[in-house]
Amino acid sequence: MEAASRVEMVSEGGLTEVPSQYVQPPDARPNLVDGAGDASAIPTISLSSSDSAREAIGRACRDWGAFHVVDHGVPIHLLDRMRSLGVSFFRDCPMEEKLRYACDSTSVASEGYGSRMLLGAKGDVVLDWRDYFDHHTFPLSRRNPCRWPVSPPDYRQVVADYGDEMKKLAQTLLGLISQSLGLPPSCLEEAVGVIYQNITVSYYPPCPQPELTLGLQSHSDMGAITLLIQDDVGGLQLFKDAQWLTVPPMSHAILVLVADQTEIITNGIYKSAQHRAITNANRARLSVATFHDPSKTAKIAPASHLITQVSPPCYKEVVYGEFVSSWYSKAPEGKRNLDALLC
Ligand SMILES: O=C(O)CCC(=O)C(=O)O
Repeated sequence: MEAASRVEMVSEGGLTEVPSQYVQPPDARPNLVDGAGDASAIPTISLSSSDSAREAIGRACRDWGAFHVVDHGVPIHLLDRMRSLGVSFFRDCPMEEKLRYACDSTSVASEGYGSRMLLGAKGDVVLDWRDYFDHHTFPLSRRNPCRWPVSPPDYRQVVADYGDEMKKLAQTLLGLISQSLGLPPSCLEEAVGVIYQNITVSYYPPCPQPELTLGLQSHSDMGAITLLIQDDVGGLQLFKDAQWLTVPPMSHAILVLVADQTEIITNGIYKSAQHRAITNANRARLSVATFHDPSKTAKIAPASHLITQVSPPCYKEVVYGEFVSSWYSKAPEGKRNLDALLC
């Protein structure tokens, strides 16, 4: 049953029309005729100097909820190797072998090879044109490399190294984001608590009718901060000023996406980035998203430093685990789960 729902299998064999479960309602379809706007104005920020980065990061979090970082300290060969391992799993590994890593189809966000993100969602959820592999990498008590592909031989080590580097970068960025608001550098990280990190490699096979489908539906990420790399195909779009803009791939840069808990903690001064992935008819696309989230028991609320008589809290406090359950059961539909917490 699981195998039949793999997008890779659905897309094989000269398919000319996408099955109806993948057809988006008209208002959610990408406009491929006029094309999306270009997000090349998205800020690219060098981390070589914290002083100049802080201010630029503050502006980017306010205006975009997203920005590229360069001079980030993560070895470029590690970014390239992570992408190539993803390609090797999805393209070279036989299906029989892939299915040995199938994620638990009865629980959401479980580790392994999957295709349906919204397992628990009620109602008619349109399926994403995407297969993925989710790795649980932090805290270390969740990290069990035996659940990750055994081949190529460096797969497990590279994922572990990549997770370590991304966590360090996420902590640096949470510090700079805090400081950009005049908060102590540890403010956001303390509000998040123990960092839960998942690394999701997404693979979008070519789609015969990209105008009807989405690789990944419109959403903002649930946690604190996401660090994303993509290949050179392109297809990630950001929703800004009421239009979808395509983010240009930059192989050496890392895209930072502000996620929902950061919007809550900053009392809405910084916005989480609403984004989606579109598909195309000719080339498979790959991205690697590294999510940094609070623990399920963490209570998240606007930072007390930001609350005054003239700026009261804009969001109700939420237990992160309840936010996650609601996200998966109601479906993201843009930012509706965050909007539901507005005071
Ligand atoms: O493929 C992409 O560029 C987007 C991935 C993403 O949004 C996600 O994994 O949540």
